[in-house]
Amino acid sequence: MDFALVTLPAVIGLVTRRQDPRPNVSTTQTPAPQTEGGVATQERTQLARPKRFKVLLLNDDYTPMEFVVDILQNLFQKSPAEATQIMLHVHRRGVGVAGIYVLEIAETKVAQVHQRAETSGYPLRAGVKPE
Ligand code: TYC
Repeated sequence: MDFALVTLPAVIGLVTRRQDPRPNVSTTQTPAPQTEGGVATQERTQLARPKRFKVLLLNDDYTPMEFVVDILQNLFQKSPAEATQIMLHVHRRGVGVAGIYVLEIAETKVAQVHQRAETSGYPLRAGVKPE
């Protein structure tokens, strides 16, 4: 059908958007348009983009630097160099980002920091903040 073949790119072009205007929704499309009885169709899959949260570490005067570096390496998978940098940033500035996660993971990390700090008798505190 000549008509369908000529108009197909324009029809597809009308429904193709790089970014979905709704928050937290990204739209992906099947790579190639399909033709069903001369009508151009294209599947669209909508994926929710989960909000992310920073896990913040707070400075205090009593928690040893080595303990904070150990937390950053073992709970937040930071390299020794990165863990030291983050710890020093928190020490100097009062607060710093240990990692960024979806809410449930971020809250679990905070609970793990507090658990380890309390077990060792240190006042280290962590918190969650929207990215
Ligand atoms: N200020 C602490 C000290 O001098 C070290 C420290 C760094 C504590 C980071 C907490 O989140 C923290 N021993």
